[in-house]
Amino acid sequence: MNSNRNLLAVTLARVCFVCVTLLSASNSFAQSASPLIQNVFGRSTLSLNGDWHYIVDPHDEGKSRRYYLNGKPFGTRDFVEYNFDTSPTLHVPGDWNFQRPELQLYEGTVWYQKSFSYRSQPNTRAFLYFGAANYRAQVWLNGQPLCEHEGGFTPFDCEATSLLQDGDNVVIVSVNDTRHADDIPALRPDWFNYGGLTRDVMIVEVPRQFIQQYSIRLERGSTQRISGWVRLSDALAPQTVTLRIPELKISSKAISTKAGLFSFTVEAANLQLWSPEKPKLYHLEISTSSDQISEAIGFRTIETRGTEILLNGRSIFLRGIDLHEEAPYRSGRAHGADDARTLLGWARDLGCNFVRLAHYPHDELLIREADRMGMLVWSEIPVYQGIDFKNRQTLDKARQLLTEMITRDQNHMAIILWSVSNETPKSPERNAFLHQLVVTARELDPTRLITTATNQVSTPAPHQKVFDDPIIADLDVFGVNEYIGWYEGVPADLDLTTWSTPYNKPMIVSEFGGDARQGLHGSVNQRWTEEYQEDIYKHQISALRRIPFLRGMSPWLLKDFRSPHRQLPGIQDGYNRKGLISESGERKKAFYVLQQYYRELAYQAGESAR
Ligand code: GCB
Repeated sequence: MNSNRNLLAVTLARVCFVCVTLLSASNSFAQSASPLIQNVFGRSTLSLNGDWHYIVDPHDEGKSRRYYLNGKPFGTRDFVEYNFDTSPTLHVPGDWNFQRPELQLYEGTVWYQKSFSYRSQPNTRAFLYFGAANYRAQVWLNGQPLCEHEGGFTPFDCEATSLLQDGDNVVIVSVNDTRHADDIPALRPDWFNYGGLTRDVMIVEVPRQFIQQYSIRLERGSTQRISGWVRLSDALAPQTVTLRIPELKISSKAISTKAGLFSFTVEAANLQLWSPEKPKLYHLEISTSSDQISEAIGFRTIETRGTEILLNGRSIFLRGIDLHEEAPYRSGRAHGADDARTLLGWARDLGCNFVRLAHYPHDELLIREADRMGMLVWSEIPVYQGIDFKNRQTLDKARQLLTEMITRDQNHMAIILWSVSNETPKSPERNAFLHQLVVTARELDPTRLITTATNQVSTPAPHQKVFDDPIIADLDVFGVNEYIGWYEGVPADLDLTTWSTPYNKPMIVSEFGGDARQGLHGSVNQRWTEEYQEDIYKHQISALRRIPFLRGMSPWLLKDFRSPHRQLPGIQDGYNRKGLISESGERKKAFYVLQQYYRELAYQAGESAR
């Protein structure tokens, strides 16, 4: 057993820093969320998905009216003028906007209530877990405040052991999705602000002292040494922790420290590496005398060398597409394994080995599907345009989201890139802010590549693009968003454009494209037609072929998505139309142009197109 103590100490210090930040930021609520329990899908759980009663609260008076007490208006002398039991219901998981027509454009507070029956088990702790609540959530259990959380795309859990009753219980959650200048994202993202309990809600049961978090991966630079750490929930007496990977005949024991930590390194001969072509997952078990958790886990390396990205030591070109978390075939936020399979299946049909998840962490079930399917992933936090970079609290929030994203997903090998932002204008404050995020990401996870998508470029002469954003100095790989032929010039300008950078690093063109209404046809010079979009793709592809430091691309984007910015009647009707697939699943002409290119690239790489 070797130790990884420094990394471990930094990681835990960071997690605690976030707890303190949250605690001091909350005034009305005493309890912030508990440290995140990883891999809730591997736990004994009671699903609270399903119908929840709700009350809309546009004036934010539910607290003064004490909705959290779940009052009863009849049969007592109490004055109560609400009644969850006879209020309408919303399905959870799901945004409120597309379940009730009157809530489509509502932004504000909605109160959710669910009754459920529970029976406690001896020596068992119970946590209420929320996959995501957009944007601020406050939780009461049986009339008592339980916890609160900020951030619409990352999970949180709250210890409920002492508040749960045998028999009937009531959980009430107020969710508020009002946008603020100092939030993340800030005021005007180019996507629909779906509000509500948008991912799974459950009670997670664990033993008194349990395995809270772990990080298991190949050691940097090695293809057969697995190392990592395990953190137990409490620092009780030292415990023996066992790590097993039966298929590799690995069984390794160690004693946890007083702080409930355990770190190790084991040799793994004959390891079959995870890759898009062969997404091999091993069954991993971690156990203590009181707890056990298992995980399907892959092992791979990811690094850069000059302008190359190396997966398992071999240079790879990322054939990608951008993806919003928009439901296929229906309106609303996507969630769950079925949506994930459809969206990733479309990406695979396109010939992708890579998806960029814009612009926030997506459902963990999609990441798990990517692990199984062999789809490489870029995962990002919503530090998106318009962020208040001078605000220290906004930086704390960004760090919190980054920590939650990495904590949740660090054992999913599909993810190769953590992105700390998208399209932020350079300034000393912005540079310092992003630098802090890069530092945090590296401390939390030294094994993945750190990136960001920038649109900051110098143009010393017409058609000359120089990628010299100073933030690139901090990154392993830089993403560039460019819209030549759409927001800038015409598609033929791409034939004249030259691309350079002072940095010796791999570049991904993380966005390009243009709007097309599916089914609208015309000449290549007619904006909004499929032909115009197709022409952009043709010129883009031939331009991108000429960039030697280009190591991947993810055009904007797989599917049309709702955005309040996009109001052109008859064309956009509230949708950003840069998708290669319409909201109802029809492919546009540009889909096939990209598919053909990706087939060619796959063939050159010696892979069969999938
Ligand atoms: C961008 C943004 C993306 C927008 C896209 C567009 O640069 O990163 O969020 O949706 O452009 O369609 O304008």
